Amino acid sequence: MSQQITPELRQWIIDQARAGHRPEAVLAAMRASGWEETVALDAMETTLQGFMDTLQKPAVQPAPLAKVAVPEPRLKDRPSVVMAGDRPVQVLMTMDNPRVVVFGGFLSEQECDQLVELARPRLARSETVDTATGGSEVNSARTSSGMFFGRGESALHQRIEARIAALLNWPVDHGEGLQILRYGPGAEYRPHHDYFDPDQPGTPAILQRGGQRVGTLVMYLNTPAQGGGTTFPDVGLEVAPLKGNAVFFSYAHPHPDTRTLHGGAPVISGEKWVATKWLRERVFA
Ligand code: PD2
Ligand code: ZN
Repeated sequence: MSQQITPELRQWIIDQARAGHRPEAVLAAMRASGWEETVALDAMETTLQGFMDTLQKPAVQPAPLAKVAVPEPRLKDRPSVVMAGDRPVQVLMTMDNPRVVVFGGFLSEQECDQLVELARPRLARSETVDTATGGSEVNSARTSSGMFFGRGESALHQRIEARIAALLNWPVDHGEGLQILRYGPGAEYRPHHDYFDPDQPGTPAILQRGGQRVGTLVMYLNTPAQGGGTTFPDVGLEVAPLKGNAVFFSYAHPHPDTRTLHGGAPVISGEKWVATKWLRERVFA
């Protein structure tokens, strides 16, 4: 008479495995209770393989995160200097994961000073977008203040925006207006991601205009005496804040696995001024 592998037998085999009994012991127990060796082995093999598969596969597979095109400088031929529209810019450092590129001499001294003087009378306590509501909230950093310029609001802005677009191969109309931040002594920008958190209820409203942020260019408008570097804690990287230099990073999907967590380290002495350009997936009108 042929022996049947019943659901009860399968469950019993799984229970033995769960209880930590070795396969040889389970086989011996089956043989002792009259199971033919080949049938017992077959039952164990098929049952345990199916059981291992259920352990490895989560019942609900997370939806794969859609990757999109991102801004990216043309660095395939490893140039030491790239032409960014109207200005040659040095390539000081590149990293692949996270994608980070540090540029030297992106802005002239005069352009830095002009941005600071245009922003100074318009500064207010720094705000960051609150994705819970879609509105704004004051950043917890102690003495930082900031403002947003409108895109293309002066010839200076247009020139710098065109340079960013040329450097990063990303259309001017996909960029937000420049944000200026001023940090006093002790001020910092705690580590954060620049993309909008997909799990926050306010995010869909924010994404209506231009989609996700996919890249950031932080430009240093002065050189603080001490402190104020831009940090990437996931990879132990700190970019020195040198006047006219800039750090670029991109994130193809809004997830921490992009390793683009970054912050502004506390300014120890002096002050720190930066201009930040955020680049969106689509036209930001
Ligand atoms: O000022 C910085 O170094 C910094 C750090 C992190 C700026 C930003 N984020 C930002 O503007 O998003
Ligand atoms: Zn940031």
